[in-house]
Amino acid sequence: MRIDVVSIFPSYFDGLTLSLLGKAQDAGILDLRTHDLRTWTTDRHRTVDDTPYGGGAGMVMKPEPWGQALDDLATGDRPTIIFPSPAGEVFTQATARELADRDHLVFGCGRYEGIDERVFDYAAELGEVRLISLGDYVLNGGEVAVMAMVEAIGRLIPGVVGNPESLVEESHEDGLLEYPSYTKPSVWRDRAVPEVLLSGNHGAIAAWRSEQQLERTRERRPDLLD
Ligand code: JEH
Repeated sequence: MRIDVVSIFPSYFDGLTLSLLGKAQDAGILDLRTHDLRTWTTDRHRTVDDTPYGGGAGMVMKPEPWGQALDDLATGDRPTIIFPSPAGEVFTQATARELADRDHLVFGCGRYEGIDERVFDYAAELGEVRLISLGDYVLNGGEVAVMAMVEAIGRLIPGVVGNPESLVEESHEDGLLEYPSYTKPSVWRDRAVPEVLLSGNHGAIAAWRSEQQLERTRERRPDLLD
C-alpha cells in the first residue's frame, strides 16, 4: 500500500518510521511518503494561508498549493483522498478496515481554520474524497488525526502485525471492552492476580473473562451495549 501525507509540518510523521510501521516500510509492504505543502508554493514567502472571504477570525489555507500537490500525488490510480476535519464522519475500526483495503491513500493535513472548500471539490475529480474526524474534540490541525489513522490502518495491512493471530482475535471481537490482563509476578506490591487465572481451569477462565468484559462495558461504555 502507498500512503502520501501532505502537511506544513511533515516532521510530525517521523514517529511512523518506528516500531511496526517502520518495519513494514523496510519490508516494502508499506510505502509511506510525507511531503511539505510549501514545496508546491511559488512565492518568495512560501505562503499557504490567507484571510477568509466573508470575514471572520483566523486564516484559511489557499487552494493553489493544494491543487499542485494533488496534481502531483493523485496521479493515475484514482487514490482515496482523505482530509481530516472536525466536520467529517467519525473514524472507527470499520473505517480503518475499509481504508486498509485500498492501494493508495493521500492524506491532506489542514491547519489554521481549515482548507478552501474548493479543494475538496477539485480532489473529487482525481479520486474518492473522504472528510474524516478523529473524534468529537477540537485539534489544531490534521496531523495528529492522520498519525492515528495511519497507525490504525497500517496495522491491518497483511504482514504488518507480526502475529496475525492477534488480528484474527480482534476481528472476532464481540463489540465489548477487553478483559484485564496480568503477567508475572503473581503477587506484586500486595496485589494478587485473580485466583481463577492461576487455576488452569480453562472453562472457568473463559467465563470470568466474559463476565469482566460485560461488567467493564456496562460501567465505562454503556453505549456499546445498546
Ligand atoms: C482540526 C483538521 C485543520 C480547529 C477548529 C475549527 C469545531 C465546534 N477530530 C478533530 N478535531 N479537530 C480536527 C479533527 C480531525 N480529524 C481537525 C483542524 C484541521 C482536523 C485545521 N484544524 C483546526 C481547526 C473550527 N471549529 C470547529 N467547532 C466546537 C462547534 C467550532 C469551530 C476549524 C479548524
